[in-house]
Amino acid sequence: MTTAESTPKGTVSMANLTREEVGLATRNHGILLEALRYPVTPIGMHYLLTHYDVPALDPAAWTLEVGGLVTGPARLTLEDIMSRPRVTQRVTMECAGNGRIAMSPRPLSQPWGVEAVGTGEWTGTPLRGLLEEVGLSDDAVEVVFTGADSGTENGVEQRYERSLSVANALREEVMLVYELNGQPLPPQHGFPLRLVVPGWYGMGNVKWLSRITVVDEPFQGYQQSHAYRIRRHADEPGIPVSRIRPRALMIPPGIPDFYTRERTVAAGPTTLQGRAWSGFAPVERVEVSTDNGMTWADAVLEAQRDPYAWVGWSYGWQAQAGRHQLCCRATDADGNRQPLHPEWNLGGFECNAVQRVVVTVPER
Ligand SMILES: Nc1nc2c(c(=O)[nH]1)N[C@H]1C(S)=C(S)[C@@H](COP(=O)(O)O)O[C@H]1N2
Ligand SMILES: [Mo]
Repeated sequence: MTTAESTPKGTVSMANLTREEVGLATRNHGILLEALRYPVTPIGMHYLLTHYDVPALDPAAWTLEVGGLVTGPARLTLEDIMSRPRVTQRVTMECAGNGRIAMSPRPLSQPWGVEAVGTGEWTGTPLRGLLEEVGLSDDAVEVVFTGADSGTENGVEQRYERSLSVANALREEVMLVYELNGQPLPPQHGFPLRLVVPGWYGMGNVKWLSRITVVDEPFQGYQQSHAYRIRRHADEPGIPVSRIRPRALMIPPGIPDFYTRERTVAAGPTTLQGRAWSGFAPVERVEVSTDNGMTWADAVLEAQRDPYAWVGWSYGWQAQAGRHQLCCRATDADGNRQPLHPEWNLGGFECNAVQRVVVTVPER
């Protein structure tokens, strides 16, 4: 046999990637970059990030408890939730750790390249209506969302929990979701119910929701006050991770090498294509560089159809013989632009440095 798979390139020491990182990477997969061609990511191709185990939940027995500082605590069945006002939103979700593998030294966690992103057509009911119905007390400060999954992290046993300020929880786009792309939520994406917070990094989109609790002080849970903070030293409180920084990704052109993923592109005119998004403001500009970031030219953007979903872009390139580093970068209407190189932080979050795709164009 002469397939690439049966002719490995020799062996390599794992010093540069730990066994644990590889274990996480096989559990939590990214999108296939060629799947950026779909405006809505097919189920199964959406990226996945699960801290602990996917819990086994029986939809008939499952309920959502809404309590804490509310005038009328409630316990809702899935039927109750599905009979509430129904909305569908196309939302791009990205893990806050996307791009982490480019950081040096590399924070030990899920070793994402640039693939921790996907766009779903999420259907559910606005959170706001439910919160108004149960009635928030005057002293309400935050709303805590508790998942049914549990595990340990740095020795701390916990349920997966995140909070939102009351103001953010009441934003009209925040929703309780029970369908993805017209199907019941798949188990791995939070069946039977999850939170979706459009524009925010993935960690706030609590899956397997079991409880909503209104509290009168900032939530101190692990995922809120320890993880998902931008800091350079372990002893600083840091800045909480929230909205998604702009990023553009390219569908790698041409054909890949099995092992290196380096690309071969035929000489001549070719269209580079991809998608770009930002959780702060609409994407205003995507630029492409075919010389590793030395010079840039504007790509053509599709019209933005949904405020929280990525937009398509394209760029005509005259591929000439040689080896090229293709890059793309997004700028949003707030003036946020992707950096050329990673900005290091302890957790490896918000690393939106530009993507680089190496291609070789053979002589004709
Ligand atoms: N209950 C629960 N919710 C969770 C998580 C989790 O581990 N448990 N992971 C979070 C993180 S870090 C991300 S990036 C997104 C990933 O959502 P997805 O797996 O549906 O793509 O879910 C978030 N919600
Ligand atoms: Mo994440």
